[in-house]
Amino acid sequence: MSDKRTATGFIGLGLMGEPMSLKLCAAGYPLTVWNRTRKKTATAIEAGAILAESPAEVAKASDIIFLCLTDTEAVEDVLFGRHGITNGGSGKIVVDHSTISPKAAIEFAARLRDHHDIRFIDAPVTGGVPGAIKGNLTVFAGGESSDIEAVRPAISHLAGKLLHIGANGAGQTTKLCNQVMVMTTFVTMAEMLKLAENSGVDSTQIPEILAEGFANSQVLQLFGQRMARRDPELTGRLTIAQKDLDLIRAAGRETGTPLPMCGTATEVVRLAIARGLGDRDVSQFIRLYD
Ligand code: NA7
Repeated sequence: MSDKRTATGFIGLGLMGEPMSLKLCAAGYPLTVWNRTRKKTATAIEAGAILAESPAEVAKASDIIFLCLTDTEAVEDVLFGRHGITNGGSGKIVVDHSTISPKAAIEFAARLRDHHDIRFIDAPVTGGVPGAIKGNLTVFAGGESSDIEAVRPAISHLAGKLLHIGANGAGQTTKLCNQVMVMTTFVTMAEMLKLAENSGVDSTQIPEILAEGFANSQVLQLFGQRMARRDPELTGRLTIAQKDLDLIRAAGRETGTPLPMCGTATEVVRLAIARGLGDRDVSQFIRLYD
C-alpha cells in the first residue's frame, strides 16, 4: 500500500507531530492534517499539506493515518468521537505514535477491526524532538505483520528503526519499559547535576566528562547540558513525563510488578508540576532542587 502515491494523514501536530508530519511532506507523500488548535498546522500547510476540518475528513482523504496525541483519552476522542476517524470510511490503517495505555491500544484495535474495518498499529516512538527533526526515531510497533509492512515505507522517513515487537499493545508495553529507564535517569540526573553544583564542580561539563564511563547515556548527552544550563527551550512537557509514569505504574499494578523507583520518580515529578513546572520542558525539572 505504501509508496509515494499513498495518501497519508497526520493528526496531532504538537512538539513531536509537527516535525514528523514535515518529514512525510518532504518525502513527497500527499498529506492531509488536522490539529485541535488550528494554528499549529501552519508550518505543515506551508510545506504542502492540506488542512482538514476534522479527524473524519483526514480519514476520508487518507489510506494511512498517523496520530501523535497527548494521551489515551485524546486518542479515543480522535478515533471514536463525533467527528472522529471512524466516521471517515473503512479499509484504512491507523498508526498511533502517541504513548498510551497498552490495554487501551488492544481495545481500540479490536473495536476498529470488528466494527469499522480499520486496522490499528500501536507505534510509540523514542528519540524525542531531536529524533523527530532528524527523522531517526525508533518505533516500537504492535499489530499485524502485514499492516506493519504496508506502512514501513512511509515510516522509514520518520524513523531509522521500525521494530515489530508483537501483537497490539506490545509496542506500548515496550515504550513503557523504555520510559522506566528514561524517566528514572531523568530524575537522578537532576540530583547528580545539583550535587556537582553544590560541590563546586561545573555541572555543564559533567555530560562530556562522563561520556566514556558507565554513567553515559543518550539521556545524559541529549539533556544533561540543557538541564545544567536551565535551558528553557520546550522539547517535551513535564506533564507528558507524568503521564508516562502514571501509565508505567498502572502497568505495574496490572502485572503485579513492584516498581519502587518509578514510584519515587512519579512523586517527585508530581511535586515539580505542583510547583508550576508542568508546561515547562522536562529539563527544567532540576528547578525543583534550586
Ligand atoms: P504536545 O506537544 O503536547 O502535543 C499533543 C498533541 O495532542 C497536540 O496536537 C494536541 O492538540 C493534541 N491533543 C491533545 N488532546 C487532544 C484531544 N482531546 N483531541 C484532539 N487533539 C488533542 O505533545 P508531544 O508532541 O510532546 O507528545 C505527543 C505524544 O508523543 C505523546 O503521547 C508523547 O508521550 C509522545 P492541541 O495543539 O493542544 O490543540
